Amino acid sequence: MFIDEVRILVKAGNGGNGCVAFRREKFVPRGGPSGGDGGHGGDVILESSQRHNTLIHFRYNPEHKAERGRHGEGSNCTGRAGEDIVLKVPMGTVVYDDTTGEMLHDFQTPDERVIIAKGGRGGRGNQHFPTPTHPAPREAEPAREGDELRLRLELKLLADVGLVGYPNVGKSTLISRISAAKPKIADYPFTTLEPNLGVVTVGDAPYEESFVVADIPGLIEGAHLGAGLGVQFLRHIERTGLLVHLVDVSDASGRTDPVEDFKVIQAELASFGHGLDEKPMMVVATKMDASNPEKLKKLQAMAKRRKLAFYAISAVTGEGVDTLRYAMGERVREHRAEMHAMETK
Ligand SMILES: Nc1nc2c(ncn2[C@@H]2O[C@H](COP(=O)(O)OP(=O)(O)OP(=O)(O)O)[C@@H](O)[C@H]2O)c(=O)[nH]1
Ligand SMILES: [Mg+2]
Repeated sequence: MFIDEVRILVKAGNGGNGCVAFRREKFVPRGGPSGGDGGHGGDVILESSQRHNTLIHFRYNPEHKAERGRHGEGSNCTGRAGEDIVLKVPMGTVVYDDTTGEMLHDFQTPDERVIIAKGGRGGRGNQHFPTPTHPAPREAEPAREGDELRLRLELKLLADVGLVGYPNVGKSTLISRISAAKPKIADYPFTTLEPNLGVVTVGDAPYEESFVVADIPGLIEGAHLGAGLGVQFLRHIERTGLLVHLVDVSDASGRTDPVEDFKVIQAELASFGHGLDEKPMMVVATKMDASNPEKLKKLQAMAKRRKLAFYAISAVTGEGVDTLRYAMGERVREHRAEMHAMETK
């Protein structure tokens, strides 16, 4: 199952109370205050991990509490601090305060650690409070409570390439051809209900490289208004460096004009915003084994006019699939190099 959003409750540990105590020693009449401090409560920490790629482990486990600090004790003993807890999240997780909607953190790199809920401070014991006029204070500080937060975790898949297009154009078939992903494929629209990720490898060991392709549910006109499955899944391809726009050039689509198909999807991408319609894009004519030559020609001419790279494939015969795979790999490599150059600047 693909879990891309969970709500959890996190509660940091309360601090321990400060203690009120007085020294009681043989031969020391009326010893001074000796109440120790309470320990601090444990923090709740979120950490990004490369070993996790979903949020499923939170689904059955929505509450996470860190340990409380122990109360201070006599003889100036500080209470033990509560243990922190560390919750692992996949890279690409964005954390929101579910009560206010505020974005708290966006995990972009592995092994980032963020204290998301701070443990309560321990109260100070009465050892800190004597003054010349008040040498035997009977007051100690109470503990502070640990933060308690309702969080919404949202996973944006960190795919390199996003497949977009109308339903039924062959997006899932393509990802099943070029990666080990086994999505559902069927001859009706909206077969894909949740994004599928596939890892695609190019080149031979030891020079092989891999990248992640996201197959998302198909779009239709008005998707940005909620038609079909809507545009909710587009956020998974917001961070890709390349969109591959699949257009069916057979007559199976039931639509007459592939250029119109292209424009409709393009307009949905633009309505979604986040620069999706400005990303590098390849146009791919699909179902070449059953292509309508007129449609193919028209689509190809459009790609040329718009200076978009154009490929034609058949997932059935395999025609053009390798060429496309390598072209994607090439473009991903360029994109990674650009990102790297920006980071090291
Ligand atoms: N003839 C032919 N049929 C294809 C080709 N690729 C996919 N199909 C068929 O087209 C239909 C839809 O394929 P999918 O891969 O499920 O399409 P999709 O774009 O993922 O569809 P949604 O998930 O609904 O958006 C299936 O019946 C496939 O077998 C192809 O190259 N040639
Ligand atoms: Mg599909």
